[in-house]
Amino acid sequence: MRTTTLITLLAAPLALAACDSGQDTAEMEDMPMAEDAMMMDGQDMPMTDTGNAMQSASAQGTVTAIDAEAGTITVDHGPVPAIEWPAMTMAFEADEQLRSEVSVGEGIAFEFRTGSEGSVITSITKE
Ligand SMILES: [Cu+2]
Repeated sequence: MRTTTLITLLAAPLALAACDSGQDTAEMEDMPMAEDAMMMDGQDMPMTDTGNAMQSASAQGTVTAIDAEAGTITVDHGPVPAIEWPAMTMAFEADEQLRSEVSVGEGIAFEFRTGSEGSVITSITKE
């Protein structure tokens, strides 16, 4: 019985020590993460590991469709070097106000945000 008590008493400080070393490990794991974040700046692929980070960019294109139900404007847009996009036709989310400002076949310059959640037009300028 006494032996059990002794072990319990000894185990308490050991558990505390284990907690301390656990914290040390966590701190060490932060270091490579910081390096990864720095490397991300120079990387080619914005879609990789950016989480919910959004990037802003501007582009020019032609409106090919407006979908009120989906809340999108589809744009045949030119290349967007800032975020390494080729020219393509794609749907952007756009609020009702923006959707009402454009019509199919119209040339537009627009600003948008893009990230893992999709791409959202934030402003439109007619060409
Ligand atoms: Cu696109």
